Amino acid sequence: MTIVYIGLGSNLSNTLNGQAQSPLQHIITAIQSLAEIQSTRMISASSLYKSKPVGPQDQDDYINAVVQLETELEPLALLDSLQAIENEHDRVRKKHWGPRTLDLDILMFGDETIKNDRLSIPHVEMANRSFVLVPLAEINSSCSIPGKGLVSDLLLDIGQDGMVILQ
Ligand code: A4P
Ligand code: MG
Repeated sequence: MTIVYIGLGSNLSNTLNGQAQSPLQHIITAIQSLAEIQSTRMISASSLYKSKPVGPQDQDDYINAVVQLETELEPLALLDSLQAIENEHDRVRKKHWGPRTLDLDILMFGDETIKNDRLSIPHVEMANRSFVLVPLAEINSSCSIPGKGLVSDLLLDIGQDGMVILQ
């Protein structure tokens, strides 16, 4: 069993099965789907946050959250499960750092450091992003990122950057 952290982000609406899905709805249903991944258990989920886009500014605000899971899956099998959930939300890969209906990133996989064609863990940008660190600190205030240090120390450096808590 490995403790893993997943970052969720959405800033694009679409229509799924005839129903309009806002970014907030994408994140809520994605959290339910994460809880249903095989050989995996949901331990905790952060609040949902509204955040300003990092990267290109000509896109809407994001909804972000982080969840903590416990899994028996190997990293690539977990990534396959996350990409299947992204596909259920009709995620279309277009612009790097551009708008998306659902982005699921493996932030940390236990204390492992992984670098291969499909995975970089810890997620390369996570230590610079308040939309990751704020929800992560909410669910684990003493969290430490392999090679980067304590989340609480990183947050002192980069600040909360206008994150608004939603629920
Ligand atoms: N991949 C490598 N490492 C990982 C990992 N740790 N977890 C690979 C998940 N996937 C990982 O992903 C491309 C490939 O990354 C995958 O096929 C997988 O093998 P992608 O999601 O299609 O590509 P992307 O959109 O170009 O990159 P990425 O990393 O998802 O984008 P970012 O860096 O997450 O940026 N602003 C706010 N406020 N909130 C946001 O959530 N998100 C982005 C997206 C930009 N600005 C944002 C937000
Ligand atoms: Mg991604």
